[in-house]
Amino acid sequence: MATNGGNGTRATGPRCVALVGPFQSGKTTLLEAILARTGAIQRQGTIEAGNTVGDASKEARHHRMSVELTAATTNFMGDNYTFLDCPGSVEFVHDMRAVLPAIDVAVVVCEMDEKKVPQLQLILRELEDKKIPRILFVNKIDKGDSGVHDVLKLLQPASRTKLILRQIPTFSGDLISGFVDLALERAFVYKEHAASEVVPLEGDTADLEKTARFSMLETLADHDDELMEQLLEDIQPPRDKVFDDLTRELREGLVCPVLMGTATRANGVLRLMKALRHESPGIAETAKRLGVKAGSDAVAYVLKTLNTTHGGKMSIARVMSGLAGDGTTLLSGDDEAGRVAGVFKLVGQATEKRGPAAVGETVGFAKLDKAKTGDTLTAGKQAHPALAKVEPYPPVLAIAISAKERKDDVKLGQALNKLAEEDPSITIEHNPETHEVVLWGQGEMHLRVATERLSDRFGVAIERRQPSVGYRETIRKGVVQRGRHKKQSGGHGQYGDVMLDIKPLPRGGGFSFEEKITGGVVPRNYIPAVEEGVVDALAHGPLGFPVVDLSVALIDGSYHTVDSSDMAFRLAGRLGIVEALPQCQPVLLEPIHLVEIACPSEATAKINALMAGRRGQILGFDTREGWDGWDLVRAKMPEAEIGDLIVEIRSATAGAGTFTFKFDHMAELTGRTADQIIAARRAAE
Ligand SMILES: Nc1nc2c(ncn2[C@@H]2O[C@H](COP(=O)(O)OP(=O)(O)OP(=O)(O)O)[C@@H](O)[C@H]2O)c(=O)[nH]1
Ligand SMILES: [Mg+2]
Repeated sequence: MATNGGNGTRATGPRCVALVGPFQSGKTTLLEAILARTGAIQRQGTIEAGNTVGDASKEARHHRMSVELTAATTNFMGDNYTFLDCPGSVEFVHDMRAVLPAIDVAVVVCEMDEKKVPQLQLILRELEDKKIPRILFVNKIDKGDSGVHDVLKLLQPASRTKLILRQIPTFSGDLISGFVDLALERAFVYKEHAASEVVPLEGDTADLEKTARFSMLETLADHDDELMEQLLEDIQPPRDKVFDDLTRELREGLVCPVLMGTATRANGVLRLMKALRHESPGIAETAKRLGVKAGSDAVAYVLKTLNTTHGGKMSIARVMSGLAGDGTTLLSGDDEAGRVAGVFKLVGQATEKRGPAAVGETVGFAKLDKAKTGDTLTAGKQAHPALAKVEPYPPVLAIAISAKERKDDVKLGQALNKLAEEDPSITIEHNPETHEVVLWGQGEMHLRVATERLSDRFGVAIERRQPSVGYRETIRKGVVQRGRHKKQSGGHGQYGDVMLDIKPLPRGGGFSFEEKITGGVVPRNYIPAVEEGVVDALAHGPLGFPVVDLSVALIDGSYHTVDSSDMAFRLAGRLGIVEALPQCQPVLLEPIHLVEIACPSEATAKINALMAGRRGQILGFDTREGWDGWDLVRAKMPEAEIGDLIVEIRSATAGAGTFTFKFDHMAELTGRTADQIIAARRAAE
């Protein structure tokens, strides 16, 4: 039975813990240390040697960073724990965001690095908003001058809830040699890849401990009046009470405890595991948070679904209610997701067949052909309401892709669908005008990894290009022009003759066609053909782009009883436009978007300069509502300049800045830039 609520009762049953945190803070290394310390693997691998359980895909090894979720299950003191190692790069953040609803607790791995604080703030906000209990793990404290004396001063600004220091470091010379646990009031020295050893708590360390413990208790007392009174009256609270408060306040998200360690040496890992064991909530609370209905049918949440190299599908899912085993047919919403063909224990890419998955367990379900990342799966006939819906961030960068070999076109289409199923933060767009397949994603690396997967995993070699900008052209002056198509080639001839009155329309006016024929000089039944001909010609104006914002009126013409036909009038209409447009002072139009950039205030000046350098027109900036220390910059900017804007925004904001854009209007573009675009278009044709 899972017990819940604070009061010293520890949650039981399988746990699901996410390792999250800023880029390169040591999450994958920490996972490795946890697996080694809990006996799931024999030896702790390293990122440098490329032999860790996490990051085992070819792409992750190659780039030396996490590019997808890794799940690994282990056992600690009789309990089953699944850790979800999430990528830290903002470009792969959807893999983290999608798992958060179903986890019991997040371990936020961070470093004492000022530059990574904005990113830490983003992650903590997300956890706070979703009410997910979280523990901060300050990693890499082995680094000389890690600044670990002042953890709270550096990190508290990133968290809206109070951080609560659980440990203080102890030193031998300049190097950290151990820690004092402020709840246990015990001192430890670190041993490499072994449990820390208890040492006497004495001298200066004992004094430091007293002060640090007092501030820990003070913070706890913010949410416990009894403790507050004890502190005011100088009464030592019983140790059990301190642990109860730590447990309850973590589970209720009132505080965020801070632990520390060195993942590479597995220091601090056992402390972390013990905190998870005793203090983190379990499936009972998590199911309650998600509103899982009590009942016997299995309900599971898909943390990530993957198309493996061997072509099979594996869905990493957590069972939130009931029991799901081999042969269970699962619904996703009202559709069938498939029939489970194998339940697997996962330790990264190593899989081991196992029996049915019970409530709280996180496993791999094989061959759920239609499952997508983020789906809620239900056994039985009645679908459980979706447990969570995590909307991906809108994409910010695009490339146009095509299969290197024509014969792979169909395969490419299928592979792209699979990619989007695994990773909803990728979208695919077919541009009907240019026939381009445009792959949208969250950044350069995200798109690069996507194309690598297309070739490594799905066997489709890809060519990539810059996607075309949606240029248009229009006219500045009107003209009346005749279009005449006449052919006498023995037998049946062809005859169509029209007079067109062409006029510019205001910006955004699009295209309109009107007929003003009197006396039947062009018979009614041919008029639609004339319009078709006009539309044909407008698809490709004299500058090479679709023509917009003009009106065309059919004002006169003539026909021949035998030789006229739809085709002849279509060609006449087309000819009229082709001959007219060059006389109408054609001009290029480029799309301008309204862009909104969110950035930490200290980067606002840089962002303004960056926008100005890209032909942006700054409309102003405001503080970002609900975001302390952030601004929102608004500007209008040509689509051509938005291309890789995200790359520069990120480099100006230590990766924390984001932007959104939406089409605003088309604007005339003349001069050198326009000439270059037109010349490039001609060359491409
Ligand atoms: N000195 C030191 N280096 C560490 C520690 N933990 C990890 N590293 C190094 O930090 C780098 C990043 O480690 P990873 O484990 O890949 O970090 P990560 O958070 O998983 O990275 P992403 O998933 O790409 O965000 C590697 O070079 C590790 O060897 C540590 O405790 N001390
Ligand atoms: Mg990693």
